[in-house]
Amino acid sequence: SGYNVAIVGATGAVGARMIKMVEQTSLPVNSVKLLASSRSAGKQLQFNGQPLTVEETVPESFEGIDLALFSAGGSVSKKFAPEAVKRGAVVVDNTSAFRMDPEIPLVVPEVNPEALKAHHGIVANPNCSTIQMVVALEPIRKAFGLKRVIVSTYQAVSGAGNRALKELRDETQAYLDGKDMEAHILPVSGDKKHYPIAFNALPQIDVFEEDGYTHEEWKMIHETKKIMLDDMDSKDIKVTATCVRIPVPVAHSESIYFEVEDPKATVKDIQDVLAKAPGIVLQDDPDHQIYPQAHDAEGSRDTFVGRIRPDQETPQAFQMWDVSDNMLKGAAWNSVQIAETMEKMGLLHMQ
Ligand code: A2P
Ligand code: 11C
Repeated sequence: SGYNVAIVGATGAVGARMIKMVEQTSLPVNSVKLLASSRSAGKQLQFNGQPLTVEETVPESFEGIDLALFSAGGSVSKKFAPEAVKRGAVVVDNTSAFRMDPEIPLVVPEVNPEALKAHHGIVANPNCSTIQMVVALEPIRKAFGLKRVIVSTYQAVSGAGNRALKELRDETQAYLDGKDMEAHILPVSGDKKHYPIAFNALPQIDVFEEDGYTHEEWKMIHETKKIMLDDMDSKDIKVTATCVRIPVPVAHSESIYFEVEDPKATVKDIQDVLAKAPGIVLQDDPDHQIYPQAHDAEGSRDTFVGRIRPDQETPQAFQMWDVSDNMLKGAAWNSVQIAETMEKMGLLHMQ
């Protein structure tokens, strides 16, 4: 016996990693259903070396499903997640559809697993850039208190999906061939203008809000507060963000400035806390040029942290560099880890 699992968006960039994470999960799995749009119905994918046929997502797809992992866009989640819950499934949703709903837990298992207890069928998986940041900030908050965060991101193209990855490859090829680069997707599919990402850095991820911040920046600010301030005794944390897309295929990097409450905290103290923290690998040895790199983080579930150093002019302030695979900890792994955590807490059931 085991869980009947559905993956919605199985043909997408995150979906491919969800399949891998379900292959490797510690959960007992009885069956796996791969769902996408009618466009991919009939397509063959592999699960544990066996061919599996992709099916169109319809409400009845969720009959008998215990766990449904969604990563097919917000509108698909809004339409089908309630259908899955109605049929008895727990939904882990990797879109922004329900994240800020006060009734729905927004969970990073290393940070706020207790929030899972309040679920009503749907659990939201945060945005990738938020997840890897809070994994590193939470142990610091617990040990030293946290007053303020200023983050600048260097985000991978895979965050914008498979079509954006193809655009990066095509533009790179065109540039190397001495041809004009053509941009049709980035910075944001459907926005008025498009710019090349190859050999470039684009300070726009998602659409602009009225206050001049992009929606990705808004997510980093507000999701961070929802996840980290779940803990009732924690004080407010000031957060501001600048999100930038760079021509890296996989793994987001972040420069994080933070101010702690404890006036005695040192770099060594922070390194010690992070070295022991779950989900983190400390790579911090400047003498030997050891620091996290996107290229090395690809394919790993961990979050890599290094370059921890004090702000020389502001007391209680530090900087660090934080790197993680945006498709794994940022999406597919965090979703499956939520399900594994729910099972350990007795919150996941076989029908
Ligand atoms: P499909 O391949 O049938 O279009 P990515 O983020 O890499 O672009 O992937 C998006 C995923 O969401 C794909 O698996 C895609 O399936 C799926 N998807 C898009 N629209 C729908 C829909 N209306 N119903 C179900 N799945 C959808
Ligand atoms: C990006 N962070 O890198 C986005 C992708 O809210 O789940 C993830 C969007 C989300 O473009």
